[in-house]
Amino acid sequence: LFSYFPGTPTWPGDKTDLTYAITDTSAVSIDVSALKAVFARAFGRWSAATTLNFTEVESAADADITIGFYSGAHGDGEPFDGVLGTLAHAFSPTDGRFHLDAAEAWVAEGDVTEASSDVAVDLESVAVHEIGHLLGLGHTSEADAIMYPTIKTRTKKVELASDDVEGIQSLY
Ligand code: TQI
Ligand code: ZN
Ligand code: ZN
Repeated sequence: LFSYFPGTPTWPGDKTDLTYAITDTSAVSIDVSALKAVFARAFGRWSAATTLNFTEVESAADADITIGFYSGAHGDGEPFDGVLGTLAHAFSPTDGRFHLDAAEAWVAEGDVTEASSDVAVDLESVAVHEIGHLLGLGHTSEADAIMYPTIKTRTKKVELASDDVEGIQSLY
């Protein structure tokens, strides 16, 4: 079963067009066009299940959601911890901050299950999970769902389960 954040924060019901900006990528060596494609696919999975639309914008000032990669402490009191452990975090609506640990062996292109690193983490899988948080979902008890609170390395899990769809459709 899905859950929400305490108090059930959501984006306002009249605001179905949300924007996002990929603002800080200097800490990772992933090609920016590959990053853009991954995040567009991840947002698309949630927009397909709701009335929400997501558009990438260039400027953080114009964005509801900001996405960046950081190492260690990065100014929000929730420092990243190096390889594995915390991979990423996202804040509840309507904060919009989505941060990823630059220290991870992110896989943005190709088949993560074939990755040479045994700590390889699929970027789209983590993005789909964190976008669920950005939209107001907490964790679920349903192991097949995107919002289940564990993911294995070298694993791709990007398809919303019925539990994720029911959760997001109860909010939007
Ligand atoms: N990051 C945690 C997570 O996103 C951070 C976190 C814990 C959190 N509790 C939260 C964020 C409540 C928002 C609300 O769950 S993580 C997974 C998963 C992480 C974990 O790095 O541990 C994924 C990031 F669920 F698979 F384990 C992405 Cl997919
Ligand atoms: Zn952060
Ligand atoms: Zn989570």
